[in-house]
Amino acid sequence: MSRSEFRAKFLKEMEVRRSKIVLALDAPADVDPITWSLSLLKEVDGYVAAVKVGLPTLLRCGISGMKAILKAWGGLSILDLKLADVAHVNRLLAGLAGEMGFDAIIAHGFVGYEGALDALVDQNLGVLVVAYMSHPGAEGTFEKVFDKILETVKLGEFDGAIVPATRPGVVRRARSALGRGYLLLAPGVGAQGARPGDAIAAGADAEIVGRAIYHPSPDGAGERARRIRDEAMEKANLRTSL
Ligand code: OMP
Repeated sequence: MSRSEFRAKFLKEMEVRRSKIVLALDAPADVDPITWSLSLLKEVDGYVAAVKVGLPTLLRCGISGMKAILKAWGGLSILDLKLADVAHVNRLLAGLAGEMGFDAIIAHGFVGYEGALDALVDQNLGVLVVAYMSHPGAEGTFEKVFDKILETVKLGEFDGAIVPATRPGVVRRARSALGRGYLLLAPGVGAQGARPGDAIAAGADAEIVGRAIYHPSPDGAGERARRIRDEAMEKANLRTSL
C-alpha cells in the first residue's frame, strides 16, 4: 500500500465506521492474548476506526495467532513496532508486517531518513512516524528533534505522524507544519490524562486509546468505546461548526 493509499483508506474507514478512535491492542500479562484480542475486537466493532497492535500482543500471539486475529477483525490494522533501526533491518520488519496482513507500521522518526526510514518507502505499507511522545519525560528529547522529524515525514512522503494527545500544543504545531495532507494520530487519552476529543480539536485526525477502553469495568469495553467515540466526535463537530 503506497502512502496515499493508506491515508485515503484510513480517512474512508473513519467515515464509514463513524469513528475517530483507534484501539490500542496491548494484551495485559494475565490474559490469554488471542482469546482476549478476539473478544475485545468483537465488543468494540462499530465504535473504532482501526486497530493498533503493540509488540507485547504480537510477541505473545506469535505470527500465526496474529494472522488469525487480523483475519477475524477484517478492518484496518497498524503494527506498532516503533521501528528505530538501520535500513536493512527496517526493511525486513516491514516485510514481516505486510506478510502478517497489517496495513501500516509505526516507526520512530529520530533515526532520520537516509539509511534508516528511507527503507520504508515503497514497502507497499502505510508508515506513521513517531514525531513526539506522550509521556512526561518526552519533552527533553523530542523538543530538540520535533521539527526535524516533521521534515523527515515530508521528505519520505510518509502517511503521517504520531503526536501526543497529552500535549495539544504539539498537535497544533504538527498540523501547522504538515498541512492537511498527512494523518495525525494521537495517543495519551484516558489512562495518560488527555480527554477524548482534545487532540482532535487541536488538529489530530484520530485518537489512539487503549486502557480507557479495555480496563475491566462494570459497563464493559464496548460501552466505554462508544462513550469515548461519542465524546471525541462531539468535540470534533463543535470544532468544525465554529
Ligand atoms: P493507553 O495509554 O492505554 O491508551 O495506550 C496508549 C497506546 O499508545 C499504547 O499502545 C502506546 O504504545 C501508544 N503510544 C503512546 O502511548 N505514546 C506515544 O507517544 C506513542 C504511542 C504510539 O506510538 O502508539
